[in-house]
Amino acid sequence: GREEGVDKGEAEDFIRLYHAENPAAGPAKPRLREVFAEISQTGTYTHTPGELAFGAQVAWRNSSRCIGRLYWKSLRVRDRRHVDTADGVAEECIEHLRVATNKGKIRPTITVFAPDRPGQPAPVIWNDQLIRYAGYRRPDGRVIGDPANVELTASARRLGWRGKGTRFDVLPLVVEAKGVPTMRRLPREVVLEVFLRHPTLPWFAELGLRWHAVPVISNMCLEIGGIRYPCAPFNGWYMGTEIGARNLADADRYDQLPVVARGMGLDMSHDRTLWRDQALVELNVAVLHSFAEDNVTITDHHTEARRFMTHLEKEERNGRVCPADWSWIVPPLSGATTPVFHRYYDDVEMTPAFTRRRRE
Ligand code: HEM
Ligand code: NRG
Repeated sequence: GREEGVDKGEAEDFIRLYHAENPAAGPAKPRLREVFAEISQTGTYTHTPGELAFGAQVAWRNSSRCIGRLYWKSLRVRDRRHVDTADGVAEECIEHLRVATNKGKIRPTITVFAPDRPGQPAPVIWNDQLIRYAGYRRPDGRVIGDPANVELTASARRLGWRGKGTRFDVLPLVVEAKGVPTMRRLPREVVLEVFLRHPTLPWFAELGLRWHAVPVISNMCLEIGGIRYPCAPFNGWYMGTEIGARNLADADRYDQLPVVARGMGLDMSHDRTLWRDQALVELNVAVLHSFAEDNVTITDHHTEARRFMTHLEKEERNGRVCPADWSWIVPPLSGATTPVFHRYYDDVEMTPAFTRRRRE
């Protein structure tokens, strides 16, 4: 937790932004006087529910690595600032999964827990996302499951968790409050998963690949007007390439391109046969096809890139800079076939923002 109080300049910038974009909230002046007085007395201040919701939405709008920002205004904000215990956080995370998943019709949602206060650190979630697959390192160095989660898996096991040992064991939540980590299993019914199959390759389903429906990022800090909310898990829906071109394809993740290429009977004797590229396309077809057939919200990179261009135009029309990071916005598959490839962007830091939480 931060020992120093909230910076009055940061608070002022945010309150002015809120009133400028929300004329119905009236003039900023009286609210600013209130905020300054509270900071002088307590070292921090309390956002109104309106300020919190707007702050979270603008943090999304300012996320320069996110291609999905067209719908930033539709983010649902669950105000759970009164929750600061490990059990309370775990319980509300489970409810977040339930309402955000919505049986497949995914709702972009954020749950905001207690902020850092002077001398009173906020709870934190150790999982990078609420749903993560275990990674078990074997004695020969190879990993069963997701190599990205080997460390978290080891932490969960130290806290007494035992997984089945499959490639897709859902890890428990680990929530730390007042310095004490607590483990909590996710009920099966809040973890919607999609089993992958391919529209024309019948053997594909036998590979036993799957992925969870909802990405809920839980390791970033929401910063609004000088206040830090280190525990504020949020989700949208997946773009297919995140699963098909990275999670299942990267050599240091599930590394499935050789497996898919073998199934397709491709000539893998040289790089120049482009067997990886051909396998990559079919893996991505399988992801999009399976989610769509199961009525789970997902988007493809062509559609999402077009939407992002619309978002850029809209932001410009509203007289705002839209910060963007080319290396994250361009999809990891067929980059130059999408419009977002063919231009450059301003990447300026703006607040409110989602920032990377420093590792303890
Ligand atoms: C990053 C898509 C919703 C905040 C990304 C990335 C994609 C994406 C493809 C890059 C991820 C990567 O390469 O690993 C989408 C889509 C959404 C959505 C399709 C559907 C609605 C949201 C929401 C928020 C958000 C609701 C926050 C309220 C972010 C942030 C990053 C990001 C902060 C950067 C993460 C990091 O630095 O690791 N998004 N997003 N996105 N998105 Fe979105
Ligand atoms: N690539 C990560 C998720 C990062 C954020 N992506 C989103 N966010 N779609 C993965 O799990 O593959 N979101 O809030 O929807």
